[in-house]
Amino acid sequence: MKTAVITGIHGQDGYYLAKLLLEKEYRVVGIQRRASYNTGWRLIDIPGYEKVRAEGRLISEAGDITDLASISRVVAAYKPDEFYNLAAQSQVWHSFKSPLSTLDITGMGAAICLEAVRQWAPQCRFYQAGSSEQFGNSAIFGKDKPEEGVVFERILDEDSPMHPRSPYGVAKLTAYALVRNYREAYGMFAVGGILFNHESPYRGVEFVTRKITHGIAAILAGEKDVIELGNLDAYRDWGHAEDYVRAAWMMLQQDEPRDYVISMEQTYRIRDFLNLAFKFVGIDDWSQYITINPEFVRPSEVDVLIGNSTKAHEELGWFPEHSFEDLVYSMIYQDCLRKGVVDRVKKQDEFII
Ligand code: NDP
Ligand code: GDR
Repeated sequence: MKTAVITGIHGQDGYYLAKLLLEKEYRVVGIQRRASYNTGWRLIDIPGYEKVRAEGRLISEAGDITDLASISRVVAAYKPDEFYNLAAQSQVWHSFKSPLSTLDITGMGAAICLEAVRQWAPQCRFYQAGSSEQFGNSAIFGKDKPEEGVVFERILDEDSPMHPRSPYGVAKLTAYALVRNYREAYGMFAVGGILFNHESPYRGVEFVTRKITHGIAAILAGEKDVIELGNLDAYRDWGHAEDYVRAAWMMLQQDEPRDYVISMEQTYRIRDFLNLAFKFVGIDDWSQYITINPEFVRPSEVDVLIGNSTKAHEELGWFPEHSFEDLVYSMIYQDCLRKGVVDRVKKQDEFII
């Protein structure tokens, strides 16, 4: 039985990755930092959760990626076959408010994980969760921007320039560079996935997609009147987290360690997401439900993200199974279900929930 260590197992991707690895008969060791509240609400939805816990196939270990002693202790004890560093202060907006702790966790934390693996399990394969935020504003619009659809001069692949526009992006770029360095210096099987935005019904409510679907469900349930948002004109290349963690696993099954861009190769504005989410509950004009709060506008924004995943298609054989419409439908459906207003969602059997 293979053993995998996952940091950040209580986050969105931690849930989907643990589920995937348990289906593949791995023993999964999740590292979780201490919190004053219960952060394990996602994991208990893993099918057969109690059973895999009782069998010792899903194990929780206390630890913090800013603490080398704690990560080393876990790596030395389990000698894992694979290590997935998903832990991060992952909120871009928050990284402007708290830049130093973001650099510490999201940047230095990766160095600590790499070093623990190098010292205690050098044969272990290492995955670092990298981000399209590393690119900053490197995607370039075409000169002629048509009314419908958008033409690009540059969409983002593994060789595109990386000029991050947030402390979070800087921290992720640091981690990405460290992974390459450990690969070159020590011959470690260490890879960086450069993952574009990926969402799901398990997304944190502070990210814009879930803020929207959770907010719409709350409005329909009579709990609130409006959703406060920031910039509605940024473009994001949104996919489904379940597809993206599968790509991470695939990267560690290759003969050669390489970095890959994982994206849907399509881009939409926040207002396009709003249009679709409201449409699924029968509302065409959402203007009365949205207000703009400048507090949510960032000091420097990444205006447009769109990826080119040709390398992942050709070398990994990775392709997404969920469309953008599946993603939005599943998020609004699950949030309305949670709030007891699922009857307001238009029934559309063609989408994966
Ligand atoms: P989440 O924010 O949902 O999860 C991050 C997890 O990291 C949380 O469980 C958090 O713990 C944990 N964590 C934070 N700080 C520490 C620490 N010091 N020590 C140990 N654990 C810590 O993120 P996602 O699941 O969405 O993303 C997973 C990874 O992928 C992150 O690194 C993110 O930056 C990256 N990424 C995500 C993308 C996306 O669109 N989702 C796109 C590109 C990259 P707690 O539960 O206690 O808060
Ligand atoms: P992002 O995701 O910053 O791309 O990082 P987020 O959902 O936070 O923002 C996406 C876009 O929406 C705009 N926006 C708002 N964002 C938030 N959070 N809240 C709002 O009220 C709001 N209004 C408008 C933002 O300005 C931005 O343009 C995500 C994270 O998962 C990172 O960890 C990951 O690395 C990147 O995706 C790829």
